[in-house]
Amino acid sequence: MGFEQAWLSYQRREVCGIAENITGIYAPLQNPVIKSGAEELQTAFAKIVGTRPVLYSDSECGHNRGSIRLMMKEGLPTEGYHIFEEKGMITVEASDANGILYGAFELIRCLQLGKNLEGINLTKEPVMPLRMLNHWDNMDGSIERGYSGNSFFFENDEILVNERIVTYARLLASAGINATVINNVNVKDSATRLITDQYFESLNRLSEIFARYGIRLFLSLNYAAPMELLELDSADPLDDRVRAWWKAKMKVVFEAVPNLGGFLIKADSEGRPGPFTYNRTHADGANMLAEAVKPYGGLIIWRCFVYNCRQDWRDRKTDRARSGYDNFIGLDGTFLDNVILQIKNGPMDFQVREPVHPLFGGLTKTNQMLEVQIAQEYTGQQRHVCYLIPMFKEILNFHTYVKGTDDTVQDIVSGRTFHQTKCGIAAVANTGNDENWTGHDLAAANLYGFGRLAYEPDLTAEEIAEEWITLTYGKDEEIRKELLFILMNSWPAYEKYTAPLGIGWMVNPNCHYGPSVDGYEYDRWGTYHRADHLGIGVDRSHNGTGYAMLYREPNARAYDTPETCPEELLLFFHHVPYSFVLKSGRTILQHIYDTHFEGVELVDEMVSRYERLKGKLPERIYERTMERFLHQKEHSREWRDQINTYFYRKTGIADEKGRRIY
Ligand code: GCV
Repeated sequence: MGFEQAWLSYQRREVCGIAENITGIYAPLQNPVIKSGAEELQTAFAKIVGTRPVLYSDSECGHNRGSIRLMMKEGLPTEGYHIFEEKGMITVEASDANGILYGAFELIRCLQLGKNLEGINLTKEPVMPLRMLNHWDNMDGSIERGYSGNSFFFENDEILVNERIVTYARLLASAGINATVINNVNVKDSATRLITDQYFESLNRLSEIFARYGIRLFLSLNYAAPMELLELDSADPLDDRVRAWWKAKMKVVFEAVPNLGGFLIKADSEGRPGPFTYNRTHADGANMLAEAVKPYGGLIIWRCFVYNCRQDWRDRKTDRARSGYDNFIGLDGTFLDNVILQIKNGPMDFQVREPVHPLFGGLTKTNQMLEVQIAQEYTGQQRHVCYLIPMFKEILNFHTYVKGTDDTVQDIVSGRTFHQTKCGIAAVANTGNDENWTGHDLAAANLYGFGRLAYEPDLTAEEIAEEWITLTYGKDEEIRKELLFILMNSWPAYEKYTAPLGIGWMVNPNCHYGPSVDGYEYDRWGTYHRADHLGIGVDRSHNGTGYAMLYREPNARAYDTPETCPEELLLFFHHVPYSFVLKSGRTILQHIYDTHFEGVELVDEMVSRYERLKGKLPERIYERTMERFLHQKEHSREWRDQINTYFYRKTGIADEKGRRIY
């Protein structure tokens, strides 16, 4: 066993009477999504319970003890479901096929978790309308920021359509994910041609597989496609020829791939083309495309990750953190209804700690989506364990004060605050063609967890982790206890032994792996810590770049002074002396020393807890995970020592506790 099916690697489990007695599944099998749900139940029962229920092509079975009935029922919320048991018969009802599919997977989850189905009565509905993955896969098979092998969508400029795609779709659907973008947002070379007839047939086949699992296929689009496909000499969004070109192009694309959901666009960012070339706004660019896809119900998801990546480190006025906000806030209300702005969780770039992006709470008249990253680009690259769901929960629970006092990011991206339906959450994916999908076996918790969180954000990070552990490794108290400890301590540990107090970066340039305190300090990317022998941090208060003032009150006021700023973000917002005293009574410098020693100790504890599982987990899986833990153990020491030594050498002030600093 290598976990080729991840958390769907079913094993025999002890189940209650009702589950054992199921012999038939009744469902309108003519609907391909419902058919998938019914077949999933059949397979799961066969493997988990040991009985293989027969499928019947009708949900009108009257009352039939020992059966499962999947049926459509009007009035339930979109993609939601109701499951109940009555006299030995289980019913899953929903108002759409996706709801039934999710209900079927919920039942399977109950089996895997060993829950009693007798008297089950639960109703669920997804909180986020769009629950999406963004793959950064290139058509040569490589993956930008990919840490689990190569792409399983592309190889040698061809699209792969095979069994792995089916398993992928099953995994996504079982976690509640309903959309995916398969190619990198940096659209170059052959990927620009994905909207030409060269790829339509394969795309269509792919989209049909996805559609059977309730997943809509999206593509990343090259903004300059009319030029790069050598058909026009401009991509000016206000040029009639360009607008006509896109309209004609989209007609052809949607006719050939009718299941397509729309497009994701990275424009005017990190060298990608965009409307700025023509002195046009991002609304001009997005709306041009939105008009072209509108007749087909298509969406344009436009990224707000726009900043100047040719900054001068000497310049203290320009602040990369401000740029997303400054570029988009003035456009609020000018985007067409089928445009969604996709906003990274923080203003920089998926650091281990960042404030929430100020566009959340800033924008009030625009569809918005939250972008997080489960590919652990800056959080250990799936070699270190780092369970990110607790971070995502903090982000979703952040109070923006855009409407009253209770309003959170979750309220905005779920559509509650502004009564929107075109919104949701996307994660930069962490999958590849590694046998276990995610390189590190424990990184699969982020993939599963992301989907579950998007569907049911009120679940706690612990609940999601426990679910994932049991689904993946079976019901065993010791496995549950130790893996839960590891997962729940992994993000705090990583934060402790890497860049301190919200300052971020301090990584090796380009690869973004491993410590290099000054790696980006004199570079062009706008990512500085400004440390000298007296202090550290970036002044983003009203006296500095003014970034803190982009938030609504009372957030702006709190961020604006070091005394009221949340300490975990102190160095993000302020330049302070090393002698600044934190609430713990420790100086900043001592805090840096202490947390770096603590982080490594926590890793040691995680590893020794993992060792207790030897003999309990399948050997191959145990060993390959242990290999990563051993690397993390060593690498966390490298982080600790480089950071501590850097600050010791800058300040000449020794650790109060006399520990070894080089
Ligand atoms: C896909 C960061 C990453 C890039 C990525 C970019 C983005 O800068 O390092 O690899 O490009 O974010 O989100 O567009």
